[in-house]
Amino acid sequence: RPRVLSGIQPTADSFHFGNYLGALRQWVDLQQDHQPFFFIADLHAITVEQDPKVLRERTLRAAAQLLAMGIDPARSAIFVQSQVPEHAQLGWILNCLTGFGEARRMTQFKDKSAKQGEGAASVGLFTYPILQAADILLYRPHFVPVGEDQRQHLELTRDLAQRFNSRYKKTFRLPEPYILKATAKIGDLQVPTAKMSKSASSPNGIIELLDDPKVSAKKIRSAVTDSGTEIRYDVEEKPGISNLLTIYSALSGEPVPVLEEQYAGKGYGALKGDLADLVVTFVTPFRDKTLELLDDQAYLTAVLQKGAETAGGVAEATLRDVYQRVGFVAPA
Ligand code: AQP
Repeated sequence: RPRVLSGIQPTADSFHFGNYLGALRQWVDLQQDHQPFFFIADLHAITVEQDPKVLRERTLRAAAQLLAMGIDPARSAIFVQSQVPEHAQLGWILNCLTGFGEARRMTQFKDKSAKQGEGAASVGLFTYPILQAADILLYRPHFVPVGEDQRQHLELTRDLAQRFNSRYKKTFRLPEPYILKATAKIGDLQVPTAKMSKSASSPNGIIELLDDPKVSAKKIRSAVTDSGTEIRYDVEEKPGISNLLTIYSALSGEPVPVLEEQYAGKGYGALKGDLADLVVTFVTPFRDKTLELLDDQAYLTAVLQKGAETAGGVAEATLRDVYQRVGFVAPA
């Protein structure tokens, strides 16, 4: 079975609809006929300052959410990045293979460091895409299910894999991004041309999966819409309505043209009201299940430990090959 790998940062109390529709839902689906490795990226989380207690809590909340949405530990290795030290070890080697200018071109670094002021951003934030390349290449996956914002990092990963393979010996598989076009970039509800984001969106711009469902419904009803009254998918002219149609279509399974027809002649309010109901129906059982799982932390840590053991076995074998090829002396 082809391998898949992906990760998510524990940088908020809850994942949001961008994470879910852009990536996590594909994780659940791909479990069926792939060999999956899914991890909670705590090493990436500390590229910006984190409160240790909060980081620990959020890591377990991330695990609970992944299980609640259907990641099955019997099928998938689900683990915490810091528990598999090979990520950081391979990360160093890839750092030494990356050009400074090449790393500088990463637009996410430009965006995130611009917010902090480049002098204040950590070196870890700068090298984070290289660690991400290590995260991926260790498992030699075929596919990496992510949102559109990660495409450039995937390209860097492929470049580094190719460079290592040609400088030493074929070691890494060149992974393909697995990006579903329809949901590749879910917009912020208040600024629909920007992506919905844990760190950049205002509270009203983001629908969190663990929000009180009543709050989420209210946010949908107060989403920014466009001038006019027509319900039509048109990203240029109607980014707000197009974003709501995308979310509606993804949750209901109805194609966008069917929704356009269904809402022809009805106002924005009707669409928003129905979408709010759909969101409530989706998040209510999800939230209950997550809170139930969070009550059993011993179970969560045991699942994560088992995942780290499975992942660690694969990662260790890859790193052994890498060390040998780079010219490191093996221990006696
Ligand atoms: N708005 C989005 N639309 C589609 N996909 C998205 N993803 C994130 N936002 C959207 C995808 O979710 C996965 C996990 O993301 P992440 O936690 O690694 O961090 P991120 O991409 O940086 O997400 P955020 O919300 O913007 O977090 P912060 O603010 O902490 O940086 C990825 O596959 C991502 O593509």
